[in-house]
Amino acid sequence: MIQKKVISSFALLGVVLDIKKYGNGHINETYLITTSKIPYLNQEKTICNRYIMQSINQHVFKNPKKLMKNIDLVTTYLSQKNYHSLEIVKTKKNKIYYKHHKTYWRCYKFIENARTYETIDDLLIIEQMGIAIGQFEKIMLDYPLDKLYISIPNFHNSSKRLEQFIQALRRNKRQLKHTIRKEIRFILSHSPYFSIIEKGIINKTIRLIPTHNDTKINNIMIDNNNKSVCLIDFDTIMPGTILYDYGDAIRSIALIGKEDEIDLSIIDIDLTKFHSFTKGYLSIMEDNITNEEINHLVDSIIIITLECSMRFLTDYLDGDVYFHVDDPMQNLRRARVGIKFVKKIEEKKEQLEKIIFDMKSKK
Ligand code: ADP
Ligand code: GN1
Ligand code: MG
Repeated sequence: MIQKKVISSFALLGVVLDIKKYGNGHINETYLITTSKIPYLNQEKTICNRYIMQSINQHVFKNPKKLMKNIDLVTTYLSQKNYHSLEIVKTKKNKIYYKHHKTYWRCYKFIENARTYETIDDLLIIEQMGIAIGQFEKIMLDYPLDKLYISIPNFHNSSKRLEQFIQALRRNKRQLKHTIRKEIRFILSHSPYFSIIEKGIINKTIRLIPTHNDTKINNIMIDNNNKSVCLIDFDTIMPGTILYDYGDAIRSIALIGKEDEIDLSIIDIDLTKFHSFTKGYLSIMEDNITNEEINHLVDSIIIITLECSMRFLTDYLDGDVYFHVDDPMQNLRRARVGIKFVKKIEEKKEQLEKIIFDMKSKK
């Protein structure tokens, strides 16, 4: 729960009217704070009166101060490039976070006239989501890689994620290993995928550049005219490959069913959604993507989805210590959805690759 002391420590305009829990993020605790409107220089215009406050999850982010410094640098850089996204609201003592007891809190201006989605059917909005990710990556290409703070080491190192999964199986903390025999077999039989992108990075055929690394659907803001606004959730902006950003977006946007769907029979990839997102993304990134990267776009969806499934299973085994859950089976459901999604992509791999190839050759 957010304390009054936390709210009053930030330099908010107006008087606090309302405080409520907000959003569906799996990691931080997010609140929407509404304050009274204040007329701006006697004009009718009002200044921002909604704020997002978050307690930073310290199980996940070990050094909140460095994390916030990173976000401060990146958001300043982005706004210099006319990319308006998260805007930090400082404390009354001019700091970019507030430490209350042992918890670190931060505040952002609420991005008005825009929203995030949990699922989406409108193909034009999906195309805009591709544009949003492409625009972010294109601008971040010039950001110095060595200035980025690694907030979670090996975040998208799938082989390390596999090791962590195997360690969780060995610990078998909640005695649940026997319930996931099929899932274990599936993950192990698919582990050869993990070296594809990792090898490319080592051989330098796949570039390491500043990427977002958490491009799921509800980290993309779309405005009231259905146009892309920006990406949010900047906790994992680190050196990475655009392949994971592309793959994670498809994992969450083109999925038929919910991320934690109970009815696995409906899980599939929606080809029209895949097409629209890819079209939007490539319309921005076509000159900034290598042939090697294009060739691995479909692999990237498989790899990132397998990686997520391993992470959900690891958390299921460990007792839900990482991702927020509504019930003790939710991480298992999420993992199973991912596995079914991978099966469907494998079935449709040629079709998906043809869609990308045709799009490229039309240019
Ligand atoms: P988590 O790290 O837990 O995923 P996020 O930073 O993604 O948390 O925030 C959770 C949700 O809150 C987002 O999906 C989005 O809907 C909303 N949100 C976050 N920041 C803002 C903002 N500045 N303006 C408007 N909505 C926001
Ligand atoms: C988390 O924080 P959120 O909900 O935007 C996670 C991602 C996972 C995603 C799965 C820092 O994203 O890596 O892909 O859940 N973020 C972190 O839905 O671990
Ligand atoms: Mg998020």
